[in-house]
Amino acid sequence: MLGVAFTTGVLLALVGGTDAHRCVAPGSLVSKMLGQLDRSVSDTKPPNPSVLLAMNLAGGSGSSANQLLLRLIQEEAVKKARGRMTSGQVALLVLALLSSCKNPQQVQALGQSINLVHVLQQKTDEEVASLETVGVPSTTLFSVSLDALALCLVRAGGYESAAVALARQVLDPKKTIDVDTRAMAVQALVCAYGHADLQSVQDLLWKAVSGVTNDLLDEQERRGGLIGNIYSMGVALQALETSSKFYAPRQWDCEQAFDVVYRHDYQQPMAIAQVLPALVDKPYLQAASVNCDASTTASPDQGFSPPPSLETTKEHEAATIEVHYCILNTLIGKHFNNCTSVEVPAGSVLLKVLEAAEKKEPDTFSFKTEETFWGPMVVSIHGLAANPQDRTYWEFLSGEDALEEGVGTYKPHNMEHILANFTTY
Ligand code: B12
Repeated sequence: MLGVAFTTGVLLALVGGTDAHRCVAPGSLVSKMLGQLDRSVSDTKPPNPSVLLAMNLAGGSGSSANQLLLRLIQEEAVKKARGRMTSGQVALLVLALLSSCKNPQQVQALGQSINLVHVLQQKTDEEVASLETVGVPSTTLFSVSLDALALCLVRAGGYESAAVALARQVLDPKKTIDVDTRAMAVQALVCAYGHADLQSVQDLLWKAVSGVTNDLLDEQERRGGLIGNIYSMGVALQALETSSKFYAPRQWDCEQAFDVVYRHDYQQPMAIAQVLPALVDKPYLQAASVNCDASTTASPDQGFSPPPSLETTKEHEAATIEVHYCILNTLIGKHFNNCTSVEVPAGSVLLKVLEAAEKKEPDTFSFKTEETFWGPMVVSIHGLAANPQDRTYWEFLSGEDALEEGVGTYKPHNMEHILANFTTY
């Protein structure tokens, strides 16, 4: 009896290093999300590599939407990767193609061919050079994490210096780095750790990953399962799924964190694309290990509906709501601080408020947006444009709190005070 118990104990301990606490979402939720991703694909919209990556990781590579998206992404790669695309955007293309079992070093489409890995190496080198000289990347640390992860998965040179630079950033006590970015860094660092030869590099990577993951676990414990905000959960869960040996012997209560995700009804394809891989326990780190022959087609929605949550909006009593809207620049050039009140139909997204304000006082509240995979991003207000080189942007707040969604999805309530503040990141 003792022998059996001992053997079982040893087996559990052996397995425990990596597999102690696996959580996987119900199949009905996975099918529902795969269906949402399928329906987001269209040949009239820019193809989203995060969507292809998530579909493939979740076993949805057999659908016609998946095949269409793969073709559009290959075309996008040959047309745009060398030019304006940021390093992180190229990294997402590489990850998406790897997850479709395509060779990113030889992408062929439209009669052209491109070595995406080579392009990514060049763009990553620029990011690392910027980090080393001015202490910030040319784009974002989130992008650099994607870069290091993609290069590491294809074992291409350049990932180690990116990973080392990332590790130094996350360990720097003077830097405040958001949860999403630190979580994304974890997967890159875990990959690099697995291939690091130098003890000093291994020690640095270990310290960074165990520091970040313990912080994520502390936050989950403090906040009843929530890590960052509801849209950070996808990358946070992916990080914790890949790093159990870095926080051992501490255990992760994955059920508690998954429950937080189950209570939210994700609608944006981009949000689903980050959370779905975590829900099937197939983080981005596994992008190069997808079995492309064993795909299941997304079956039509099987009726998963999230449990009723506090986020469900109440029936609006009034047909219109009044929203107070201010724009503030105390950062550069001629400072300004203008406010107005506008009425919009109840249930409108914030974009409608900005449009109503512009219509009322075009000289003051004019604005511009740019389409991104998260929806429209406000890039200019009152003639003052955000500039990635200066790291300036228009931040949106409700009262004192930064909004957790953009103007295309956030729905203000009656008498809410919205502030657009020109600031830096
Ligand atoms: C870095 C970052 C930013 C940077 C982008 C800087 C830059 N030039 O790249 C800055 C600080 C400007 C930013 C701003 C905002 N962000 Co932001 N951002 C991120 C982060 C951490 C990484 C994005 C990234 O680098 N991706 C990798 C690259 C390769 O992909 P990409 O498609 O090229 O990235 C572009 C978009 O992501 C876009 N972008 C970044 N954030 C947002 C937010 C919205 C609403 C939109 C439409 C676009 C957008 O900027 C990138 C460059 O063009 C993500 C985290 C995540 N989980 O994805 C949050 C994230 C996307 N941001 C978020 C939010 C809420 C915002 C703000 C609305 C915050 C606020 N209160 O003002 C604002 C946007 C306001 C506006 N003007 O419209 C949410 C979006 C959630 C949602 N459901 O919509 C995320 C998921 C963070 C979170 N967990 O809350 N962000």
